[in-house]
Amino acid sequence: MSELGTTLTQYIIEQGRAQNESRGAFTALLNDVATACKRLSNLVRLGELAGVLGAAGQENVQGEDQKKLDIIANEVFIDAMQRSGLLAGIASEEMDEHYPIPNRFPRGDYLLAFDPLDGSSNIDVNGATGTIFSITRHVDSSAPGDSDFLKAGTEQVCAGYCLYSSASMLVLTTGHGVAGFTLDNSVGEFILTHPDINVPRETSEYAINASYARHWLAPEKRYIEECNAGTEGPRERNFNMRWAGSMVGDIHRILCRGGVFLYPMDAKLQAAGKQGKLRLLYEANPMGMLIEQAGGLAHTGTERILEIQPDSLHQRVPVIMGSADEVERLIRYHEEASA
Ligand code: FDP
Repeated sequence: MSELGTTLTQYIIEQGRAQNESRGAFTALLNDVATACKRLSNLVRLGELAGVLGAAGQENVQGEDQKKLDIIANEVFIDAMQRSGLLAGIASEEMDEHYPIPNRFPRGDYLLAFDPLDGSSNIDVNGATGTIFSITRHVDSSAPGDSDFLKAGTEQVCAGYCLYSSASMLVLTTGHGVAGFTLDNSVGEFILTHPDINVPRETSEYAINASYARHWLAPEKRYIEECNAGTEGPRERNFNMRWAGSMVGDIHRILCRGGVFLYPMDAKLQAAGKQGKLRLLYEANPMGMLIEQAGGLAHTGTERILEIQPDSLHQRVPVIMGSADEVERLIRYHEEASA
């Protein structure tokens, strides 16, 4: 008999059993996430055939050009998530304020923050994109406000992403390691294919947008120069560079084979009065939890990302995450630069 493998639902139930936790509501919540990701995976896969490519001709709350698919992805996700009665509110990269669950649906105990389609610049060129999500608890029985979403990353009960690439993959953590599921389109199920994802401590691969080299601050400049010096430099080995142009694509590669991802503070961001490029609540925190749960580290250079107390929904932070040896080295370079 040919076996289908473990589905996402079976995995969540079995994990709950192993942890002695009742996972009913949570299983249903993750099923809704999976349904939304399957719908998005289909749209992304059809590309131009679905008429979803190109610019929408408007900007999001952060002044970035929106693609049609950014807006559609936001609507698809909200539509799939709002009906269950399990969420108390939703915050999205594409919406200025949080989205309250409409009165016609029951309100639940969880808050969802998400980036509907990360790596938008890859949409029109058929490159890797993804949806990133973070789930926290809403302990209060009243309707949440924006401030209820402002929780440190350590309070996430679940985090993950769905990568839309040559295969669509859902990768998630509920605080007990990281597992990856590949979408089997023939049965419409995410099947467990990567049961225990670990980021190796050591790596010889880094990911950074090198076109910003002239803006880098001393710690990153030193780090990349030393990597690029190869066998003749202080690292005494050659390094490889990869930049997918989408955080989901880069973090997925790092979860698969190690590496370090940098979107650090630089002089250009400083001059523009920005605290970083990537968003804390729905990019850095969920990716940080995944990386830490897989044995890596997630830092800004001066603080652990998951311990940052957010002050706004769309707060930005510098990001350095991945293989522990390299992140520790970068933290040390930051300490030495400020000594
Ligand atoms: P995008 O703006 O295309 O959605 O958060 C956004 C992000 O992509 C990340 O996915 C990606 O790593 C980064 O920005 C790319 O930024 P640069 O264009 O500055 O390289």
